Amino acid sequence: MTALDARTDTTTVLRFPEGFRWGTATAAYQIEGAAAEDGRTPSIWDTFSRTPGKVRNGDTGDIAADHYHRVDEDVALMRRLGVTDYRFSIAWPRVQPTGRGPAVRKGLDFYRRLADRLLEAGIRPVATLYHWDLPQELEDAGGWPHRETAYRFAEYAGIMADALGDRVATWTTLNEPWCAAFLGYGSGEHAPGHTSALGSLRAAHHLNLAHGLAARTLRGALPGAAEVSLTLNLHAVRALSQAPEDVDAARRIDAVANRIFLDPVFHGRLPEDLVRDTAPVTDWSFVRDGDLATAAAPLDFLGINYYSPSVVAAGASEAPSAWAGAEQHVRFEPAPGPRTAMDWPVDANGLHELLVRLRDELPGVPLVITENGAAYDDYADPSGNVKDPERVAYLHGHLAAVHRALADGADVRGYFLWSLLDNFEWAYGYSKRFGIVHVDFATQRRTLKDSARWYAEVIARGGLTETP
Ligand code: IFM
Repeated sequence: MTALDARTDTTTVLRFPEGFRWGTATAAYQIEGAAAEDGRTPSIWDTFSRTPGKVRNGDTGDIAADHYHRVDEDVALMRRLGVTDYRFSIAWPRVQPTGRGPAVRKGLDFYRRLADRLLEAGIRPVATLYHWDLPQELEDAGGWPHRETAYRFAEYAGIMADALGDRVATWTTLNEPWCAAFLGYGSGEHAPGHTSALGSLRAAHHLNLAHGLAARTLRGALPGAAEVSLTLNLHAVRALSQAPEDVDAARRIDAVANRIFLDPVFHGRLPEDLVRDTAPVTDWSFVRDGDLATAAAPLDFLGINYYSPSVVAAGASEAPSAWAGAEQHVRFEPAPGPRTAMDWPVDANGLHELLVRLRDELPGVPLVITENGAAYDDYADPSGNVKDPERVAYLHGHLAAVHRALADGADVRGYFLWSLLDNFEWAYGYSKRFGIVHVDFATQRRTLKDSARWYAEVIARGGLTETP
């Protein structure tokens, strides 16, 4: 038995299917550090985090959780937890610093070593190619609003498939392209911090194109059994009331947050209502013949990141906003219920709603929860324990929702808890802790939180007890 403290299974009431993938997830810029080592050059997040006022406390990912130097320790932690899979991302500027041309061997070696350590520990490596750290040089050349970036991404995908294809069998092209496009180029809350409705729609399209081009490249370069996927942070959006204006507000957000990706990727088309809603911003003439067919490359599964639902009503949002074409028509309302340290409502039903929707709308497409978790204000007590009962309750509730969706016929193949380690939470810096392993950023000491011990038991049992 590899899992921590596994108990005899007498109490499991919600058992998950045999072969269910139990994972944890992280992302390169949030944990690696070593920002200027071994040839890595700045990404848009290095630049953004150094820009005064963009990230809380002026925090940067320069050191982060120092994972670059602690791979062995971090893989050993995962082995203790008993996870079957580990989802990490590759820092594009670490392996192809300018976003063009040949790769840097030391960068590739780092990910080879990580994959090898995981395989030795019996953990499946799951690699994401893009979790928001675009090489700064590509941003200087126009970034995601610029079509060429999609072709650069496909080239990078080919480099990584050649370098890791012999040891990594599960690949994800993009993580949460909605954030990259709409927080990066619309509201400006994320790198590179631009505020252009048109820029955000162009970025979304070029991310879809990049995904399709990269998926095709991966298929061509990887062994036949390799899995290729995409991860979306689908919004569980609810109308405040059944008044037609509120229902229409929810439709608008669904179009610009969900169907803007789902329709091209699974149906090779743009949502007609999105094109109508965004007519004041663009005529979409940047979409060229064949682009949408390219975006619709076949996938082995869809990754879903879910944290909380949104409630919307007719109204207007503040500009600049992440909701191109919808900002004059939609306002966000606080959702009821308890909240995490991010002030996000805790509502596991939103996850169930999404999964049964996808069961109906994408029959035959396997689903994997590639992120789910919660931030709380954790600390190590004087005896070195980190008690996080709210996180345990959150995780229990959301895993129970996944189980309900399975019982309702959703084809869910796995669950990756966000996150393995406390880390750099983007514009919030180190002020928000999502890890099930506490990191003391002054010493880099790792301490298992109670939630880590709880998750290890869930994995060892293959399911949940009635209460956490
Ligand atoms: O930390 C992020 C992650 O990088 C992407 N998904 C949401 C997480 C929590 O905000």
